[in-house]
Amino acid sequence: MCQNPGMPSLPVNFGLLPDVQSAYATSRIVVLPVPFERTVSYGRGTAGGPAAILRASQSMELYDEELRFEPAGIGIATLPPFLPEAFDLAAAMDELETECRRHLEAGKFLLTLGGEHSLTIAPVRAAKRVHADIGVIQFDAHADLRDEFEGTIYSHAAVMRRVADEGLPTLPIGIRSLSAPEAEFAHEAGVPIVWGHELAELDDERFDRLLAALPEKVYLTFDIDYFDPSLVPATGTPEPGGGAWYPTLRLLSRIFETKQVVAMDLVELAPIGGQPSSDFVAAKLAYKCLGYFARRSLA
Ligand SMILES: [Mn+2]
Repeated sequence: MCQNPGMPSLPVNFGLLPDVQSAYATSRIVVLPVPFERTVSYGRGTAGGPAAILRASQSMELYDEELRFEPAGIGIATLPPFLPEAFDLAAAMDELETECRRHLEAGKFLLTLGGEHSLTIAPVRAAKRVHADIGVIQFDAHADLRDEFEGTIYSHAAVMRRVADEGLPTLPIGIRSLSAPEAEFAHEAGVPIVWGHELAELDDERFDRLLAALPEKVYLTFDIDYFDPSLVPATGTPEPGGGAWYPTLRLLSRIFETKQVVAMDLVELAPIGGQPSSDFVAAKLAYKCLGYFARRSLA
């Protein structure tokens, strides 16, 4: 941020938007950067995710050639980065939940940029408090269904178990890495997993049935490691065999078309210096989702 009072400051917001498209009061969408990183297991660097996504978003075209309009027109406000102060993870998640809830109660569509996946429980709880009956759709390589991991129940590897603890139905998509106890839990709880190896053959009929089984309102959590590492190498725990770009957009388009998505997050980007393509995939993915959201709210 430019702090020199004599110089006009460059906007640091998502999409490099002018004030008229990024003021909080008039924006339908709010972007909350959360560079939170405490429980990562392998590669580090997710704390740099939000800044890298914002930077890449400033070099994107704002016209969407598929949707044939500029989604930024509905207003995208970018908040200053939020980091919980508490050392205790439960207290930290409470802080983040309060922050998320404020924006949901103001009627905003909240896009949280991570940071590590553990943070997802906070906006999910906030969305549950505000909207009551919600489902959670998860794009991810990992099931994240451990009861606890490395001594904490707030680990990134346990985040979807915490979501399950909230009594919320989930739809995990692209999963290809989990432990035997997680597989057992998923089976017993009847979690309808779309496995990574099923992505290529996932037809509209099956996908519509899976969506129909969820409540009308959904929260979307997108772990960038859902994608194949050939497309997104910049993530802490990459797994081969993930999603490809256009088929994934088809799924997202269908979700935003048939469900009321109330909020979403995009997590686990761990930028690699000198190799910005993953940052651009993440920024474009976020903007595609905002576009699908805008299409529905303008219809
Ligand atoms: Mn994850």
